[in-house]
Amino acid sequence: MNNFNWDTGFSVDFDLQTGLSGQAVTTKRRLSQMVDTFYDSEAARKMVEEQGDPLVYEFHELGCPERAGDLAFGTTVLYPGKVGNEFFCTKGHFHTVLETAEVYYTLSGKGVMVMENPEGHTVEIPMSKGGAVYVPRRYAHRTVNTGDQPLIFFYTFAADAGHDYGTIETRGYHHLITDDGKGGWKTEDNPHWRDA
Ligand code: PAN
Ligand code: ZN
Repeated sequence: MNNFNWDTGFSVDFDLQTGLSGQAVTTKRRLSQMVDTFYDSEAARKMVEEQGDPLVYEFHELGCPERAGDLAFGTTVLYPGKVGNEFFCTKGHFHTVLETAEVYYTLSGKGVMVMENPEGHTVEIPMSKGGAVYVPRRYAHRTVNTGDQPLIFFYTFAADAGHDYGTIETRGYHHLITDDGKGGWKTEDNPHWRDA
């Protein structure tokens, strides 16, 4: 555990030079935990068996109390890789309190913030070092690493926002972010998206 005092303040070393092994504990997502996140889930299962279950991403759990007025924050490292033609990404979620926004600030790497609201409006915003992305209220958000280096970003959101992963797990995202074969990325409609 940690000694972060959410009532009197603290600083934390994210220790990005040595991975995320510093003071802050990280939550790790390996491919075996998210095969159905990817369009070609069979290819994902095969990678798990043949490549020793790669680490897709990890992010800090600083233990911010989930109370009004606090700001949860941390750093995510999303590793480079692909399942078939689809780039490694986070699971993505809505906030349980749908009307809560979030800010992401990219520290290194490049990628895309992929967002959609319950009405099906979609937005994709490129991420690169030094850029901040505003994730508006009501939008599910997923990050995608479109480069060949880790995509590392800082995030902060209202601590009582809550996380709804189930909606995305059930319905999927409208869009997939795939390799365009020319060193970049493209958006494709997700044939598995369900209006459930
Ligand atoms: C971020 C994300 C983090 C991991 O802290 O939780 O990048 O992505 P998933 O939560 O989709 O697995 C955030 O948006 N918090 O609200
Ligand atoms: Zn969020």
